[in-house]
Amino acid sequence: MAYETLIVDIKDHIALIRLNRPDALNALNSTMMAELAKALTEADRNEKVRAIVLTGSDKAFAAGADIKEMSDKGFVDMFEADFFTPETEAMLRVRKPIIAAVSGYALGGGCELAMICDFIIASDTAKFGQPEINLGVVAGIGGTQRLTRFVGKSKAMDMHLTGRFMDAEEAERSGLVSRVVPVKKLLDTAMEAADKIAEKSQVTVKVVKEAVNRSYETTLREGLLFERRVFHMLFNTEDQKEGMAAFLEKREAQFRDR
Ligand code: CO8
Repeated sequence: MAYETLIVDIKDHIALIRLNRPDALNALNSTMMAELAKALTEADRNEKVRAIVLTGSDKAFAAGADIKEMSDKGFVDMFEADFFTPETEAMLRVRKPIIAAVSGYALGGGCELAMICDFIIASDTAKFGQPEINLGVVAGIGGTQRLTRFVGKSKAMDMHLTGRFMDAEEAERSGLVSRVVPVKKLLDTAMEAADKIAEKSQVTVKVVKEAVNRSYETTLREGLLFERRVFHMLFNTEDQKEGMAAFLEKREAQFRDR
């Protein structure tokens, strides 16, 4: 289906979703957020798709929520509309892995959107920031919570209070991104990572995503119990039998997602 603010391409088993508002550095407006929630939900439902890559342009992943759309609103407008909440919740319900391929600016809502994804691969030109303080506001779709968990309190406070940007090297050092590659290799690297995931048992992939996400939402003891139970549970799958047999027989596993 055609979108106004996105370009969606299903290549082999990968859904590639590109944010596409170049004139506004991919600022996230209501249309884009609604379309993104729809595209991600559809990719999640599409049996052909085994992993999702979300990207922007070389210059900007997304330079934040659309300031023009928000600037005139009052408290009651924002409160009643609850902007972006249903959309981000829909994104969090996606069970297939979402890789953010970030080049250029990932600011405010753009940084938050990247953090909603399962992991971030950045180009060496990426710049992350939560500059909402310069607009007299605060992050609104998870930045104060997720950035703090990902990079620690000191760096998160620094980013949110000063509004400074973090370059790719610092983002990798701090654990915000999983790898940094030259900008020309960004999309290929993200697609290769998605391809690797697509080769695995999709039952196991979904369990891994759930288990890692648990670590942000529960105590260590509960998280360890969850991990142990899903580990046990996977011994009831054909793919566990196949994966272990393939290792012992020194061959590639042929997973059937069962
Ligand atoms: N919103 C709307 N338009 C934007 C945005 C934005 N966030 N960012 C850039 N643009 C537009 C500019 O207005 C400009 O448009 P025009 O050509 O019509 O004037 C065009 O994109 C190009 O931008 P610049 O000319 O500014 O490009 P530069 O290369 O000089 O600067 C920057 C690039 C540094 C990225 C600069 O554009 C900038 O600082 N942008 C704003 C960054 C920002 O403050 N982001 C945070 C926004 S608030 C937010 O994200 C809150 C999230 C929580 C939402 C919760 C909803 C309820």
